[in-house]
Amino acid sequence: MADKIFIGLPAFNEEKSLPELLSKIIDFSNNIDEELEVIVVDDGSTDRTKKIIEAFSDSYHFIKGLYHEKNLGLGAAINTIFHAVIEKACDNDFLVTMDADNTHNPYQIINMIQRIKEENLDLIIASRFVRGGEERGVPLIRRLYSRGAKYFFKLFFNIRNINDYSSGFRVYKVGYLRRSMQLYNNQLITTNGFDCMAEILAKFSKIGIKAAEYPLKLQYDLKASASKMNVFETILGYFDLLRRVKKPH
Ligand SMILES: Nc1nc2c(ncn2[C@@H]2O[C@H](COP(=O)(O)OP(=O)(O)O)[C@@H](O)[C@H]2O)c(=O)[nH]1
Ligand SMILES: [Mg+2]
Repeated sequence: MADKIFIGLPAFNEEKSLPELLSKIIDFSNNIDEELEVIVVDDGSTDRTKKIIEAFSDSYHFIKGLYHEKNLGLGAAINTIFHAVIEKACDNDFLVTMDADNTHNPYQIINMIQRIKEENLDLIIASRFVRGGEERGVPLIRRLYSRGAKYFFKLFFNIRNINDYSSGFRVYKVGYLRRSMQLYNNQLITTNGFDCMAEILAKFSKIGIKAAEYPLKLQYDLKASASKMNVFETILGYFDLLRRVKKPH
C-alpha cells in the first residue's frame, strides 16, 4: 500500500484563512495517489474556527478536528498533532505541518514528498533561504528575525542543510518522529510558544538527522489574519533552549 500523508494544521482564530486553505487541500487530495488525512487542531479559538472545522469534517471524511478547550499555544497544538499522528501512522507515512493562515501552498507538498523519498530523508523544511525560496509581503522586522534565528541556530544547534529554523512548513518521516519522541521521553516539545518550532530542530540536532530544504514560496501577502507571533518572546525562548536542550541519554 502507498504511504499515507497526514497534514497537521495548528489553528488559532483562523476563520478568515481556513476555508480557502482547506479548499486548496481538498483540491490537492484529488491530485495525489497517496491516502490523505488532515488533522486540524483548534486551539481554543474565539472566532468561528471550530465551526468551520466541524463543517469541513462533516463533508469530507479525511478531514478531522481536534479541539483544545482553551488556548494553549502553538507548541501545545503541534504536540497534539505529533501525538495523534504517532499513535495511528506507520513509520513510512509522512506528516506535513503547515500554518493555517493560507500563506503556505499545499501544492508544494508533492515535490517535498518526492524529495524526501528519493533521498531517504527524515525531514524536509520549506525554506526561505535556499535558491528559489521567496517571501512575499513579509514585514522587515520578521525578515530580520528569521535571519537572526538562522545564525543563532547554525551556531548552537547546527543541522546540515538546514537554515530556516522557524518555518512551520515541514514534512517529517513518521518513523523518525516516533523515535525522537521516545528518545526524549515524550518531551520533544516543552514550550507552548512559537519557539517550539526551533526547539524541535534543536533536539533533532542532538540526536542526528538526515534533513534537507525545499524552496518555500511564502505567500504572506495572502495573510488575512494578524500574525500571532510575538518576536520578542520567541527570541527569549530561543536563549532558554541553550540551557534546556541536551542530548538524551
Ligand atoms: N494552536 C495554536 N496555533 C497558533 C497559536 N497562535 C498561532 N497559531 C497558529 O500558528 C501558525 C502560525 O501563526 P501565524 O500567525 O501564521 O504566524 P506567522 O505566519 O509566523 O506570522 C498559524 O497556523 C496559527 O493559526 C496558538 O496560540 N495556538
Ligand atoms: Mg503563518
